[in-house]
Amino acid sequence: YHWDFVTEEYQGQVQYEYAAEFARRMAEKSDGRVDITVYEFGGLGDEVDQVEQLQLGFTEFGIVSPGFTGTMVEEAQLFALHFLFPDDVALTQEILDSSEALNVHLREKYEEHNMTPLAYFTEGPMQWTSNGLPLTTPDDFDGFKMRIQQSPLISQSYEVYGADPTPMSWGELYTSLDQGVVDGQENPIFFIEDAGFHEVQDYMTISNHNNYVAMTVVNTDFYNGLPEDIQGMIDETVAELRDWVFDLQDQMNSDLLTAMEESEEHPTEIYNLTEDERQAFRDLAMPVRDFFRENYGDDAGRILDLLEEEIEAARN
Ligand code: 6CS
Repeated sequence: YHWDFVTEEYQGQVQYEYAAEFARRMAEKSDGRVDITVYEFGGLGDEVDQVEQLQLGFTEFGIVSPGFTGTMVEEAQLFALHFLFPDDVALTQEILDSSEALNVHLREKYEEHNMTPLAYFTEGPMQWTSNGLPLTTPDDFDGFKMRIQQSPLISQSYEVYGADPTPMSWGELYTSLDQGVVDGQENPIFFIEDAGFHEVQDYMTISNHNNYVAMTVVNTDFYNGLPEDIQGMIDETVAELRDWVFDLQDQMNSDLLTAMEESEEHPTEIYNLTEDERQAFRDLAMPVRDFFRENYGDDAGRILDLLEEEIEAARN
């Protein structure tokens, strides 16, 4: 078997390393019968192109960020909701692993588009970066040109703060920040440092307003057509990589935070939001859940209701 695995990141970054490890383990388990080529970001177009290729079966596997399927699988935009998952990242990962809302119902929504999410994993809590001032109150977002992924609900989530959201591929983000096409962006710490956004941004605000969730996706027709033993090997490898990728992102987020704190060449001021400051954002973010329910259909509402119940149960 010769398969392709496309990712939205470069070598050394979480998604690529996940795919490379997946390929290694599959080759080993299958005694070399399975040979997977892993692609870095950009090799096969931008993030949205990659989703299309995966749907069409030109590539068999991909790591996909739900933000890039925002107009296709509207229900999956629930990942854009701020302050939905617990602040505890390990607990968030447990919910991502066990949630019926995500692993059964949202999975079915993706399968209508010929994509099967086999796993959801966090790449870490997201933080804001900016020029001019740290983002400490919703007022700081007034007219702020915020780069976002192509999802109407991510856009709505920043409009309620007063920002002016601009969707773009991350491939254009460094230059856009540098040239002032946009004023800031959100990402996990490892990615901010590794992509060099801190070189062109003065501030990083530790907001932990959301988790960056990525999905391990397989083309549905392809997956369903595989012999059972090979399918089993895939499922087993996906299961093994849950803890593996959790530890990887945890390590990278912590190492690259230290690197940013200690960098003399690119001093970035790091501002920690207080709980009161976070509350001001949470107050504005909560009604976005109603917006989601009102705009994306009954099934979307039911999936969010169930997920909220699961989160509530996990917190207790
Ligand atoms: O900001 C983005 O769009 C990119 N961020 C991460 C953490 N991975 C890939 C994605 O395209």
